[in-house]
Amino acid sequence: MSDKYWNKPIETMSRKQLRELQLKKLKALVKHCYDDSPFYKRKLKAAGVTPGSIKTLEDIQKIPYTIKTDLRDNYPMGLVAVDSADIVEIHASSGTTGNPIIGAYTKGDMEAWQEGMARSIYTAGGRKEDVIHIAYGYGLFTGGLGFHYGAQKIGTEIVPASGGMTQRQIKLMKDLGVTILCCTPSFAVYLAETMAAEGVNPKKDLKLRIGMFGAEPWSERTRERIQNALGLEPFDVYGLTELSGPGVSCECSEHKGLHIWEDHFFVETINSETGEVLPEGEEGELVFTPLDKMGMPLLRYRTRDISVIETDMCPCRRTHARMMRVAARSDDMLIIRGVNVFPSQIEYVVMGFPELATQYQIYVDRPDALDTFTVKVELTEDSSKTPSLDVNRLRCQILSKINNITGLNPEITICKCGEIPRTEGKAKHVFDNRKGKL
Ligand code: DLL
Repeated sequence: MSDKYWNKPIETMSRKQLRELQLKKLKALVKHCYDDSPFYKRKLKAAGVTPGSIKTLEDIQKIPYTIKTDLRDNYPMGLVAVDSADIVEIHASSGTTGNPIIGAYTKGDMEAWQEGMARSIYTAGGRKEDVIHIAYGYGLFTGGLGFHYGAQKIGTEIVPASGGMTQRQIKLMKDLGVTILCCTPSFAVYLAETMAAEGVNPKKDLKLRIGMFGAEPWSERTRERIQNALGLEPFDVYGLTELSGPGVSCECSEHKGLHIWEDHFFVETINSETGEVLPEGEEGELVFTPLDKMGMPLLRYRTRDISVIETDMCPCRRTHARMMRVAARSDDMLIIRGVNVFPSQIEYVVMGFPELATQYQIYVDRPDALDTFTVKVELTEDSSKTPSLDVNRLRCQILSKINNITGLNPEITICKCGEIPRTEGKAKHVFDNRKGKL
């Protein structure tokens, strides 16, 4: 290990060597999928692909894409391709309806994830001597434990703060001399505002030097705001549960995009309308094939995240491709307070209540640092006329169902039949007023 790189031979290997390594791993992965995953055996056979079809990296284009619906339809463990006794950990994120998207990991998958996370923290400048405050949620969400495992591998002192209790978090950061802050960018802004309100001067009272922010889109303006308020260097970290969690890619101190750890992930960009593979440098939807993930392997997973890939040499000398910041998605997934929410999840809850009409609206805003989330529903004509209807009870029931699926507590507004405007064409369900405020 040199001072600058966590794994110099891997991080700086020539692109030719990197592609050879990817091809070797891809061949083994396709064979594993064909031999051990009934789901992929069917899919590959239908496309006329056998393990022998993969002779070059370009041959990956013969394999059909995998989409979120494939995961939902095979919930919970239908995509597992190892003996269930070899699964050692489960994580999950929001699915499009009631079922979460499950990530199932073998010991080897955990080691690859931990390696990617350690490399990401190290690339951002984190060292054994640092004190790392992890304010991503712990539990099924991959944020908290993903950072935890990576920091553990480096040997950094870990403060597993998780979410919530902002004042106590600030006290701990001060008293423990925290040097690295890991959380969503919106929580970082909120922390900075709370510090200002409490009379804490982060530049004087705290020892923060690095911030590792991700799990939701954020802009250059937010980066400047966080940097100025907290006096640390912010780094963008990207990942998703389906691929392992955070640590798929991370910025280096050049801040010229996020290095994708290509020994672990094969990346393509595609036109999200046509599915056509795009040349390097063109904006499109990111498609990843995780090369080391054996428990729940995925081939050509469509992320719906829009970005641009560059492979020219970064001044840091790392050869791994860089993805530009993800600012948009090609589907309707909302990220509210770092939590993935699909309008279809809300619809699923609303449709489960006979007292409610089919109209509903979702309002998201960011008046200050944190997102607000309101769900407006409408009573049916019959229930509007039922004097005995307990609206408060109904509100609590709706809230509890939405909370069960998303973990969030939106404000629930119940209105009378006909109050939500009808449109002739497509109904507009989502009003995301955060645009331009990120
Ligand atoms: O958000 C994993 C993660 C945790 C990444 C902590 C970074 C830090 P999921 O909950 O499965 O996993 O959500 C994945 O979040 O497809 C993107 O749309 C979005 N996302 C994640 N990181 C970024 C980022 C985690 N740096 C979904 N910038 C992804 C923009 C991001 N969007």
